[in-house]
Amino acid sequence: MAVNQSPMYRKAEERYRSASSPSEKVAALEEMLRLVPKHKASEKLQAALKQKLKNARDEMQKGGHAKHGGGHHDTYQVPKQGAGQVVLLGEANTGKSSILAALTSAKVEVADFPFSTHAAVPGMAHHEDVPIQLVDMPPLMAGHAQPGMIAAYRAADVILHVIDLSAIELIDQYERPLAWLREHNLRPVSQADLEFDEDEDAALPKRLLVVANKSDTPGAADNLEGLKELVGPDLTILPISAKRGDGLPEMMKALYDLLSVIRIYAKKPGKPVDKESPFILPVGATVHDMAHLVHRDLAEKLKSARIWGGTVHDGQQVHATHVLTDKNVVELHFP
Ligand SMILES: Nc1nc2c(ncn2[C@@H]2O[C@H](COP(=O)(O)OP(=O)(O)O)[C@@H](O)[C@H]2O)c(=O)[nH]1
Ligand SMILES: [Mg+2]
Repeated sequence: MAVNQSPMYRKAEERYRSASSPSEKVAALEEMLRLVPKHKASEKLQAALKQKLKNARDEMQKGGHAKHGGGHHDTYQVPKQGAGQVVLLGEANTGKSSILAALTSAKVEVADFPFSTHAAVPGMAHHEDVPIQLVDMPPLMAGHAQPGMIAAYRAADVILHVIDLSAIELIDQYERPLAWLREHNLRPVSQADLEFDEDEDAALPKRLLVVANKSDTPGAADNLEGLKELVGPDLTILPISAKRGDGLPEMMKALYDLLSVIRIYAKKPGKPVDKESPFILPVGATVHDMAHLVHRDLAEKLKSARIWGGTVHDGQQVHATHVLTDKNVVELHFP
């Protein structure tokens, strides 16, 4: 029987499902085991997790890369930073590098010829005060990619699919990368909540946002209408112009929403709020989850907490099980 899991558990499960190495699997499974409720109804799940953990540890000992045969699967993988990792996907000249150039300080090549981008190039963009990592990628050419590129999309928190409203091949440009993802066992979805299949070999759901770039070009509005009519309401398509900046704040907001996280500001007793670097937690996270993030070893001993902002009175004392909301200020009291 399915056990209703906490948001932190579901995040760890997402990391487990997207893992490309045994060590990532081990870390995610250890976290899942820590977070699974320890009662009768979850005994079967706990046993299954322990078995998977044992397998992943064995795999790690052998130094193997499950399924990938130890190939160059991580050539295009970039360590995650910020509130989430968004990996760009698209054919040549759609404007992927231009998006990075417009929103981050990453050094990317913007050029009028294909293959100006050879490697994965990360940069940090922002939605308000939340850092979100964007990763520029080489193009897909007529539905084909370099070996190893798929691993970057498998590991991504969100895929940003970029198409060019001035391209004659607009519809192919939309469809071919999606088909390529599906061929490689990824299932694009447009909602933040992921439903994992019990069968771990089933297609992995991946959050994906489509942006139609070059909205500044002649005929762009008509082309967008035509495309939307053709593809229906399945995936959201946001018009943007990397050149003029139109739609980029809306795009960052949409990415933040898709990541399904909240930002929490910490406040030390008697000190002002730290507005510099908010803690990032999944939607639905509790005061206890925050305590664990701040102070792994003391989390279980949390004495009390006060919260500002949101649905409670400012400075109100709350229980460890209290569910946090975006932009809450939290003061934790440890012994
Ligand atoms: N008009 C217009 N041109 C753009 C826009 N974004 C990118 N371009 C141009 O499209 C070409 C390809 O851009 P690039 O970012 O290198 O595409 P990539 O191959 O997907 O990385 C360059 O000549 C860019 O100047 C846009 O929003 N509007
Ligand atoms: Mg490029």
